[in-house]
Amino acid sequence: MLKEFPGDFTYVLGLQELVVVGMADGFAQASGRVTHVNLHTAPGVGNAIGGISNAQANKAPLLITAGQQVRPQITIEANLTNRDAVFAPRPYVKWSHEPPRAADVPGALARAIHHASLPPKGPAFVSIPMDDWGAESDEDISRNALARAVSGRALPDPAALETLAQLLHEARNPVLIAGPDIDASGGWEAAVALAEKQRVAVWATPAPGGGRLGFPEDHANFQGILPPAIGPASETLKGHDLVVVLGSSVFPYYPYIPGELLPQGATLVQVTSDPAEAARAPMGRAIVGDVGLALERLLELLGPSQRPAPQARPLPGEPAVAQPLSGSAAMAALADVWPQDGIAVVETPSSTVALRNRLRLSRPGSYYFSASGGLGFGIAAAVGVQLAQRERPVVCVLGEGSAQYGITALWTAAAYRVPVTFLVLRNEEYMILKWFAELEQATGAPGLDLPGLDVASVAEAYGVPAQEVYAREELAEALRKALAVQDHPRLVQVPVASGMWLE
Ligand SMILES: Cc1ncc(C[n+]2csc(CCOP(=O)(O)OP(=O)(O)O)c2C)c(N)n1
Ligand SMILES: [Mg+2]
Repeated sequence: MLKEFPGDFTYVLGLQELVVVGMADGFAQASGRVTHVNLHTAPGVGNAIGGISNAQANKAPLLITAGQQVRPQITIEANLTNRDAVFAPRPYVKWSHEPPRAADVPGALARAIHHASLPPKGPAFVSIPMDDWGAESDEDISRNALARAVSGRALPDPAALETLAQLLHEARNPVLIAGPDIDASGGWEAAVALAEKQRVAVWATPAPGGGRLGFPEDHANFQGILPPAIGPASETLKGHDLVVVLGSSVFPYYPYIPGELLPQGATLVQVTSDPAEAARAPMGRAIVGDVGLALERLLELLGPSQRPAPQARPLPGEPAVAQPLSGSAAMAALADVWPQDGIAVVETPSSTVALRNRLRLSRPGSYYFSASGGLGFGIAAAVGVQLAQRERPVVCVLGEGSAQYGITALWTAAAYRVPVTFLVLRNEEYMILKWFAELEQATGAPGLDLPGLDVASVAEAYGVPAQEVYAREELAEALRKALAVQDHPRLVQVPVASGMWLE
């Protein structure tokens, strides 16, 4: 594959397959373009599976190829034969294929690219025997494959949208739930316009599924993040007679806290580009189609509403000054220095909600989080996002435990001079798992402490200049300095107190 490598491809080396997929995932989401990832044969695909499952949840359009033994040695299973190449990635990709002939490889790659870029976007996999790269392709097939254009933005059923517009018009107290596909479909401005025109309160879809933001979090209509559990989510929605879910599954729940799926008397309508999301929702109606196009149509169908405008939620107060800092104080320091066009890549479980409440990100394409919660996304995706968005400062906020899964991507950041600012919150534990253990009444669960884990020292070894700071002012200053560096990554580590930080 690397022989006579074409000059119009950018090759980026990652040191382990999980982070290679994470980097491509970040790049694909932040650029909107299909991104090619190449993996080693069976062991490499195995290492990558966590990242491929993240990419599927993130709807990241990836062409994933993997090496394979030469065709004459597959049947005798020479070393590094991928025995059943299409099998391992299958649950996590839209298409998994090993071409029957060498001449079919170009057509298979083209098909995989189209699968990846059609909604719902996601990874597609092609296993390529090594000797195929030197074989002749079929000129006619290749020429035609290159000339194709495939578009997948589908307008939802016009009648269903008219019904939804009517429901919105008649609703006494409707609410919008904003999901990641709003950002991915370019529907950001239309979502804001609809919320304002119709005077509707907006909640973000629960944190794990909210891999991207669907609505500006500093907007007066924005109310916060829906809790990720059945009972609390429907409690939060009490009083609303219409729940309109835009570009999200219904809902990305996490802990099982039973309750009613919807408050009494409420109707739910979901708009999603993903037929599987529509099919598996446990309640409500669903309309399948492009969310951005649906929003534009709803704006045409609906006039301004005379409903009372929603009340803005209060800003969180100043956090207490103590050392170690609380997660909230660390996020307040980050907010102090946050650049207007900053992008947050987030993998900091116990401080994610505090981050969202304090940064109040207000622009599209400003937030990336692994939608399935698989760790190993953060560092890697931040590198990919920064490579795709060279003009915008990228800040990657990490728990020290999470950082371990993607740590080798620090080398790629240093080697390619990718100027991400990494912020590591060091609480010497897997805090969120302690919270979960308590919820599950698993008292005395072992293996939840991380004493002595020093990410700053590890970062230095990968070539990323790093420092540890302690006080809020010192943290803000270190972040300000790191953000000013434009030709190299920097890492700042701060000890934080134990706790789940929600404000
Ligand atoms: C691949 C993978 N393995 C394990 C987990 C389970 N898990 C969720 S959060 C977490 C620990 C996070 O620790 P840290 O980053 O220090 O965050 P804190 O909760 O302390 O803020 C683990 C192990 C996961 N989500 N993904
Ligand atoms: Mg931790």
